[in-house]
Amino acid sequence: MTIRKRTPQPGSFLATHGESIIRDAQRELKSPARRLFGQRLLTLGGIALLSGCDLTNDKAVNTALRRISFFNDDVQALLFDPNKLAPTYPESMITRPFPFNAFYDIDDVPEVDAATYRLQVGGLARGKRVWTLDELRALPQESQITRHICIEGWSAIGHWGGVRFSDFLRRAGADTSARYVSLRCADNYWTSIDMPTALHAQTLLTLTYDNDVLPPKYGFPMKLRMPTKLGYKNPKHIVAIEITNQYPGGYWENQGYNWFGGS
Ligand SMILES: Nc1nc2c(c(=O)[nH]1)N[C@H]1C(S)=C(S)[C@@H](COP(=O)(O)O)O[C@H]1N2
Ligand SMILES: [Mo]
Repeated sequence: MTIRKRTPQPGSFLATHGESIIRDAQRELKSPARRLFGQRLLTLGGIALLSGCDLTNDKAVNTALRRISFFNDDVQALLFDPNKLAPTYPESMITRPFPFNAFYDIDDVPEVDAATYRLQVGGLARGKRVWTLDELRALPQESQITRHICIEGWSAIGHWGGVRFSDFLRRAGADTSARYVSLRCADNYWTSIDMPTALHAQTLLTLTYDNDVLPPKYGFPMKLRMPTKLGYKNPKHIVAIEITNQYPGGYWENQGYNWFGGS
């Protein structure tokens, strides 16, 4: 597996998504609750407010995205409103083809065998056990069309389906008073999230992309999709979930990316 150097690609970002990002920002600004120092500053709209930029050029957007890292995790957690939903979009706005990204090239995407796949749940959970893909598919499913924002400077709208993560955690007997959920992947990637985000209504244990089985490049057999978090907090090919009070860090987080990484 080759480690690719990550280079930001600011040029394509606004050209493709500028208009709808600005529309999101305007929607945010219209909400009185979200005026300066409202509950949830760290949406793109909120970032626009904070940074005083109108997100009309690439430099402004990238500066805005970087502002996220100026907040420490505790401040972000305080500002995060677990009941506030990220914007959703009509089917006509789905980005096709949806981009692939990982810390390696597309040729190195891990091949996970559906028949032998097991999702392991451990740590502070009564139901410490493994789940098969069929068991996950048998749980109640829902879907969402949301925007994925990568810190490298691009965003894209995609369509994901699967099990509400809060529902899964309840069925798995997770101690939802614990601080963290750690997520380990088949490609040795890992990340971790705060419990309020794990329980957020749009946090989805994703099994499908655009109504089809999640393809390998987007994380087969399972990724955790969180429209309230940046791309690197959305792990693909998850094989183990651990509920814990010990700070688990993450692949990019341990190299300096902001841990909270979201709104
Ligand atoms: N297992 C795993 N998950 C991962 C990554 C990775 O390298 N490995 N990269 C993250 C980053 S930085 C991004 S932007 C998204 C890209 O997801 P996509 O390929 O579905 O667009 O996956 C995230 N989850
Ligand atoms: Mo990313």
